[in-house]
Amino acid sequence: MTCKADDPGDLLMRLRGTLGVMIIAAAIMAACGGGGGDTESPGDGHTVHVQAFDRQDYNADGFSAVAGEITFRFSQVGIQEHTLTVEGREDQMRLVVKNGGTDSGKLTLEPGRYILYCDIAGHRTSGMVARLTVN
Ligand SMILES: [Cu+2]
Repeated sequence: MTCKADDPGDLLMRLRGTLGVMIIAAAIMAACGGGGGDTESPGDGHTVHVQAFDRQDYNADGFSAVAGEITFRFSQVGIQEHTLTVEGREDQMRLVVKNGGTDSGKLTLEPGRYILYCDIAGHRTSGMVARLTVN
């Protein structure tokens, strides 16, 4: 067994190592790309940051906040128009973004479980829906 860099066995080992890294990277990207089961927890609990993607998904499936006045900061990553509203509170807050824009609003919420969604036709069923847990 030689340790020369051009040894075919050594090259095969290095190729395997590279392939392994690529598979791990692909797995990480797949896990992050599907809008998985991740929950976004804002720092102080009074602000909820939501991003909308053109693949008709938000940046997380679940958000959390502290009861009281909650600020929603909504931003768009892409060009499609998307909205953010809270089920049952549609008349109190409906944020709209498009072309990389941002929008923000405030809602006062009691502790409980709420549903955030995009009310543009078909978007909610495509995946633009997320839980909001208020503690
Ligand atoms: Cu949408």
